[in-house]
Amino acid sequence: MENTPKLYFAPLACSLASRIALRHAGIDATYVQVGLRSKRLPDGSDYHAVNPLGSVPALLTDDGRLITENAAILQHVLKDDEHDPTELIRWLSFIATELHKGVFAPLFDPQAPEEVKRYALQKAPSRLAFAERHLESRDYVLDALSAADMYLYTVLNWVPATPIKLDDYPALSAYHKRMAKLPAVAEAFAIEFPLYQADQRADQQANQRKSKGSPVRPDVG
Ligand SMILES: N[C@@H](CCC(=O)N[C@@H](CS)C(=O)NCC(=O)O)C(=O)O
Repeated sequence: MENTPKLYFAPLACSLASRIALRHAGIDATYVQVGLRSKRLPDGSDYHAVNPLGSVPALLTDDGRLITENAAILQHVLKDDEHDPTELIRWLSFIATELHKGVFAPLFDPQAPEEVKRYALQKAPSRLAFAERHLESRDYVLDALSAADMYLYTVLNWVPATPIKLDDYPALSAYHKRMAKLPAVAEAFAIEFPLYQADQRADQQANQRKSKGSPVRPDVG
């Protein structure tokens, strides 16, 4: 598949949204798994040579352009030109900054001090309540399925690995369940979940080998 786009991803990380977008758009792609802690690719090479920031997703397009940043990849793949561009960027920005980076990233970062995690967690209710109110009267973030839904679904997947209770947000919880049933979402999740579980098992084994290893955490955020 030389001339297909290549998505650099980590299982169930924010790159899941980009995988969902590619599947939804019916685009054949190759998927390259990145070890987010080791920053290694399956061939042993250093992922920093692809994305100097070492984060996923990154999309190498079929004409050789490298796109980083989930929101940009989602836009590139989906075009999404039936949506109000201001509303779309507003929601993508909200999900990326207020939810992904503002709340979840510190919770999953082993380097983040407890105080930083507490600070992030304390922001969660206002951010989630904002999304909850918006989704009380809508099926999707915008008038129809968009990149914002693929990203929001992906971020909400991380809730069970945190002290946040999605049941406290019934509209968001129902939205998450609805999204999970969409074919592109269900297929993408079914591919990545076993890869995520394999990573978790490898982490557990590594922790057991180090007698006082650090607790297992999702390699996301
Ligand atoms: N600004 C980037 C952030 C992407 C990001 O934080 N990805 C996480 C996975 S969800 C990651 O790669 N974390 C590991 C790292 O940054 O070293 C984007 O929006 O795409």
